[in-house]
Amino acid sequence: MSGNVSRRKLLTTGLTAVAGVTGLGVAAKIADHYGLIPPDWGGIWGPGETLTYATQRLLMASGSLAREFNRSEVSKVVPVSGPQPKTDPYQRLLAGGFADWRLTVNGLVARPSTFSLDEIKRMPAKTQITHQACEEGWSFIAEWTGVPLSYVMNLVGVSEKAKFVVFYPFDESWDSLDLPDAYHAQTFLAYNLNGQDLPADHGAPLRVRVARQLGYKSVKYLQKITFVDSMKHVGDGRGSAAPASGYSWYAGI
Ligand SMILES: Nc1nc2c(c(=O)[nH]1)N[C@H]1C(S)=C(S)[C@@H](COP(=O)(O)O)O[C@H]1N2
Ligand SMILES: [Mo]
Repeated sequence: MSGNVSRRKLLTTGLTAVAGVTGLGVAAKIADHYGLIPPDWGGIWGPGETLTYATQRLLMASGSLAREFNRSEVSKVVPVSGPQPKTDPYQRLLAGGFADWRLTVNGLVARPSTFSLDEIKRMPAKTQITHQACEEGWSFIAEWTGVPLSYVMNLVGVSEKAKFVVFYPFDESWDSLDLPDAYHAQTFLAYNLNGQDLPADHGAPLRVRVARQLGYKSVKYLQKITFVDSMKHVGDGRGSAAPASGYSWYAGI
């Protein structure tokens, strides 16, 4: 076991113990010292949310993987949560087969870029069969194909100052991930579901898939990806549209 791993174990055990003995506030202070405060820490979740996130980050820092399944385990029904935006410009792009759609990638990157769907489909593809769980209680297993987010990150040259990646869709459900989850091997941008072009209701032309968090982190109808060093000045400052509806920014499973 490397020194790093045992240090993490120690930290995690320490955080949990401190929380038990002296209350969550002190644990939150320790988490802050290690840069492990989630953007929505001040919300209804408060120090408890911080502890969950910090503990997860320390345990998961080695990049542990979500379970992957076989084709025979793929669900017959794929439910929809948050159907396609009915408004322009989304409907216009959909009618044109997304020929005019572009993904903008900007913020703390060396080479701000836009990509067409064809350009994204020419990038090295990754296929994965994983479980997607909605916070409302239902879930399904599906096969997704797309490009690893880390590949796009290396293309545009993400700055060392970047701490979060923000996903802007055509609707209101924007969200963000920290950099460990952004670089994670199972985080990718999917354009294909169960062997077909991504259906409109499932996020066409491109959506996020992040297998280690609840469904709402897998942002559909992507339009723009921005790298930032803080979430303070993005939206309401809580890292995601989710906290305003009572859900936490970090939704690790
Ligand atoms: N842009 C956008 N992304 C979204 C949503 C949404 O309403 N808009 N819903 C989220 C929720 S709550 C879940 S559970 C999953 C559902 O994905 P699915 O509709 O493909 O099953 O997408 C997530 N991504
Ligand atoms: Mo969901």
